[in-house]
Amino acid sequence: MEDIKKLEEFQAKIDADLKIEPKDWMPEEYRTHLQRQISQHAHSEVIGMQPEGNWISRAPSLRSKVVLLAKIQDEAGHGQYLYSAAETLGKSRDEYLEELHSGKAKYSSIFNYPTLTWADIGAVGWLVDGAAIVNQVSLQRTSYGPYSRAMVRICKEESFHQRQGYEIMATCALGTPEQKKMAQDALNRFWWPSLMMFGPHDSESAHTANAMKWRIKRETNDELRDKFIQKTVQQAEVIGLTVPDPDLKWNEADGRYEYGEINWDEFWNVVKGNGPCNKQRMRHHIKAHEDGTWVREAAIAYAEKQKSKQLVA
Ligand code: BYC
Repeated sequence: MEDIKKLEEFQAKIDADLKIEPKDWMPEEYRTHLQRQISQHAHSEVIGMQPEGNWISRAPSLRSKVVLLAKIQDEAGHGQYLYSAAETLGKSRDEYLEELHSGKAKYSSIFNYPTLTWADIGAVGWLVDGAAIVNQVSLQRTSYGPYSRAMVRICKEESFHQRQGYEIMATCALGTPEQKKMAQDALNRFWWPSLMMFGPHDSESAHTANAMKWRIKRETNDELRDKFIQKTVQQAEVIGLTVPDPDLKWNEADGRYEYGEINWDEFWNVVKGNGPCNKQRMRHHIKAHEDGTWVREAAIAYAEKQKSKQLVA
């Protein structure tokens, strides 16, 4: 009886658009739902540093190198905010990382594609960060306080990322014929995987019903994907690039673009670990984590020393 009452009060709070905070009562399914989503979001930010990190040493100018470095460091920061938000739900960072390394926890499918040319770095900023912003602007209004607050700062930084990507794409697309070809090739390879970032269709999405009931998600996978497509197609047109979708057409009556279907076999194949770079990404993350053991040990030893000094004083 007591639990039913608590559950009703919890839902009433959500329905009134109040935030749920770490010390508030919450149903166990709400807690595990958030632990899963926020930790996977954090893993995505950190694994997402790899495809871009691949181009730091080959950036075509000092300016582009500095901008790319700043962007990648921002992604590390996003991982930090998100792991901290996930830790308020009662699981440690070590536990979340263990779930990533054992393959239990996912990260965004998009980061299992390689970055083969400099234009791919443009495509990542423009399309991948562009898709992430559409999703994350919506998540700013998510019901869990720490997640919502982390999103506000992340969104500000993501809009700079999207612009730096679009600038690279525009420079290539409006450059020599070879550069334009390179930009078009990057768009061809990153378009569909970017649409996959929004997850399966609503009808196939296991978690959307609860996420909407609890206002963890404020818009569904398909609604967000549609928003992204509607604004991004025009951006491609402005710089003279063609979206690689033969079914894409402008519907004058509805004032919107219609578009083709994602290859869902490819999506699930990548999600299950069989994309072009899944194994490489995980190997690299595990090695970096192991190589960093001494840093974590030194930080803990320092914190303990400071604590014992305070006790003596
Ligand atoms: N990739 O029921 P569904 C960035 C999984 S990084 C892999 O719809 P949900 C950036 C899903 O997890 C930004 N797996 O799930 C960084 C679930 O499996 P589990 C990343 C996917 O949670 C560096 C199953 O499929 N953004 O910005 O309701 C450089 C069924 O799906 C994917 C976020 O993480 C996928 N694409 O909806 C540049 C946003 N899609 O968990 C940029 C936060 C689905 O049961 N997350 N799955 O094993 C979300 O908004 C939601 O979790 C999702 C999925 C829309 C991704």
